[in-house]
Formats: sequence, C-alpha cells, structure tokens
Amino acid sequence: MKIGLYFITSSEFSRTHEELAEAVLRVGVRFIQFREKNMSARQMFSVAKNLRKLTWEYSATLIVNDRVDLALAVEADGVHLGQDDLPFEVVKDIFDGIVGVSTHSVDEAKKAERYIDYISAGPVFRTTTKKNAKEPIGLEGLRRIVSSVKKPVVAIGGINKFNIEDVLKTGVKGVAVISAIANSQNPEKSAKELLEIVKRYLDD
Ligand code: 3NM
Repeated sequence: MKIGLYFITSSEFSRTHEELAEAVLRVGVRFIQFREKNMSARQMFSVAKNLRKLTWEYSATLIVNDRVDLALAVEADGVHLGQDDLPFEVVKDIFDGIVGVSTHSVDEAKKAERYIDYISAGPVFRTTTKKNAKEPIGLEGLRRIVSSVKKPVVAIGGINKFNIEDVLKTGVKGVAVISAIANSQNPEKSAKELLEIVKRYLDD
C-alpha cells in the first residue's frame, strides 16, 4: 500500500468535497479520505458515492472517516477510525479493506498495530481544523511512534509546505493534510507543491 500525500476532504472551507477531491486528483494525489462531521448519513452517502466515482476514474484510493457502514455502502477501499469509533479489531472482522486508526501516543500506536493497516500519528503541530485536537506531539513524538511500530505511519496535524520536509525526515510513509490544501486560495497548486516534496522522499 502506497500512501504518500494523503488528502482529507473537508466542507468547512469554501469548497465542496467533490471540488477539492477533483483538484487534488488532477495533480496526482492518489490517497483521499472523506471526512465530514456535520451532514446526515443520507447526505454523506450521496457525497461518498461521488467521491467513489471520481477516485475510481483516477485509480485512487478512497478511505471513509469513522463510518464502516458508509465505507461498505460505497465500496470504499478503506475506513479510518478514531479512538472513539468502533474498535478496530471488530472492524477488521467485518470490513475487508484498509483499516487505519488515529493515535496520539506510542502506547495507542502499539495497541492498534497488529489489527490495522496504517497508523496516523498526531497532531504533529497545532491545528485548528480538528475540534478538540490533543496537544501536539511534535516531531519528537512522531519519531518515537515511527520507531516503535512496523506498520506504516501517517503524520497529521498542522502540516504545510514549510514543515512537511521535517515531517518526511522522521520516516513516515504518508503525510495527511486538510487546511494546507482545503483552505488554500488555489488547492490544485498547493497540492502540487506538497506532492512534489513528498515524491522526493517517498517515491522509490
Ligand atoms: N486528526 P490540518 S489532526 C483530522 O491528531 C485530524 O488525529 C488529527 O488538519 C489527529 O491539516 C487533524 O488542517 C486535523 O491541520 C488535520
């Protein structure tokens, strides 16, 4: 599984999930998560179907945040779980696809690792995008998680074009961003810039 630049869609800025997904797919991003905290299940299903169609067109991976039912309903490639969602060991039994989990410490990462396919670690830096985000773990906290698990680690939280190289140097296999792209004047250009940096570290 190749992760690289991992874009998480958001409707909290000025564009729709679909507009953002299309912008990043056009410039070569191939790992996308649908993350939505305010829509009804019915609305989410409609958006997720559109994202599935788009990601299939570009042979990209689609991950659905939190909701295994939605991931199954739209034939997503994976589901991403928070620490308060269904337990990952249960999800792995009922969902035949990629399962990722958010972690914030070495302890959480080690507990999850044998059940899941990738671990996200964060927030690395301060973020205002996630409500109730924990205190940043910093590059040092990220390095500790990377060195204590064998599964791929994805860094998340406050990552932008100025700090992404430091993040990549910790040995992560993916870098997840929301606002650096979704809140940019030009999401396509921002995605391209980030992707070029990521490819220098992860494309071999
Ligand atoms: N999860 P941005 S931080 C969705 O620490 C999410 O698990 C986090 O958004 C975690 O790139 C975060 O705009 C928000 O900071 C990431």
